[in-house]
Amino acid sequence: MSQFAFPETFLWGAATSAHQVEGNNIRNDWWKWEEEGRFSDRSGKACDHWNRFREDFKLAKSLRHNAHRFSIEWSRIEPEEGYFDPEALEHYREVIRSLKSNGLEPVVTLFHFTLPLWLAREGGWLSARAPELFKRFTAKVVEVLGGEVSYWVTLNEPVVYVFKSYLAGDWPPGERSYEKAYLVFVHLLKAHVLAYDAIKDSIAILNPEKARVGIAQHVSFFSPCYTDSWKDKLSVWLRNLIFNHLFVKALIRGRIFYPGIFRIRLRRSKTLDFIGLNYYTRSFVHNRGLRIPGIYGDICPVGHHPDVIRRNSLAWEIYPLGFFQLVKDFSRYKLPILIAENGICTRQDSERSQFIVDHLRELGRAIEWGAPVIGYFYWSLLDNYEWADGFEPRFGLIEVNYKTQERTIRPSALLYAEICKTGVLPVSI
Ligand code: IFM
Repeated sequence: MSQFAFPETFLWGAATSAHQVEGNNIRNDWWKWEEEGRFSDRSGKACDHWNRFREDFKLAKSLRHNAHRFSIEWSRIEPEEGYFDPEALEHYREVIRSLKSNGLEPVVTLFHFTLPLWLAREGGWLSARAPELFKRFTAKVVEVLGGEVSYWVTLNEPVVYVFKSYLAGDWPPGERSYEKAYLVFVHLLKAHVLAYDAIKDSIAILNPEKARVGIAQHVSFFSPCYTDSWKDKLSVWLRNLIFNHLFVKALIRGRIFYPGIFRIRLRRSKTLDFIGLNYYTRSFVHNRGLRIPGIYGDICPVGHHPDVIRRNSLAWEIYPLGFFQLVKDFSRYKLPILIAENGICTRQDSERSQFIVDHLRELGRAIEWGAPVIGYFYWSLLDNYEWADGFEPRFGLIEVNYKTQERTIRPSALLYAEICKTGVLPVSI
């Protein structure tokens, strides 16, 4: 039997986000929380990628990547309301030039968890103006960079953001309110639709062939805590709907109506040209009753579940089979799928090699089955600032020494490079 080969046109690369790698993003809401001492680590200079992006892209090229996903920091582009900093715009223009000169296709994310302080002070995504303000920021970015960029990710993990920032209260602005979470969910949907139109309108002039717009949706594979419990299965169904599918469905259909839970109507439907998926783990769900919030269930700690064999350094279960199932599941929308993130934090690099091969094997199986997957981005190119978990988790293909900013290519990066080059997985590792 011949070995599976990924398509020749496949996008191979790694992903980063501005606040996690650039350093000194001093004008956003996350930095403010860092200043207030809400997290044990502060991002500080992070990986100093703001100054070292050329060197980092050369490394990515040497690792045979042909694409790179990164985010543009809104608070740098628009440090004060309505003022667009020409130097920051020029910086990102240079970033894209550098990517292109290294043969890396840019995939640009416009919102990756951080907001300019001026907007955060106005209520952030709770503000009724936020979707229009996001559209204006997007239009500006596209006016300057649009001719060179074919792949746009408007929002990174909108549902994770709503959960962490407006339900769990762990991230700025630290809210814990169902009403606010719902409002932000709706504003993010509206923001995407407006940004989609802004991108398409500008690019119709600049580069008509080429504007593909999507979101990066975090997906988790949900399993019942107790397989014989119908209540746990009900909560799994609900979590899968709300956490994995609802945002995507709303954008495709332009409306969502679930009695008593969601009633959403958008300006229009079909505003996704591709679906970005970020996959890391499986979660076990345990039902806590038939009303809200118990019906959503609790996440049982993986350590207590007998099925869990492998975990990353943040104790998330490593479950490649869930990747296969979710990619197949999302094929139902009949849109191209881009794996916008998939990765492991570990200090044992051999675990990273195993993780990559195991997940790509499952992805290959999904493609053979018929899933329309167009690319894969490992998270992350570099070790970086892992939000509330600080610098301890090591996700990078490239190790970063935060004292000297020295970069060291890990063996797993070389293994991945060989896959990027050949499109074929090693028989054994
Ligand atoms: O580091 C994050 C990233 O910002 C969003 N997706 C998940 C990654 C790992 O937690």
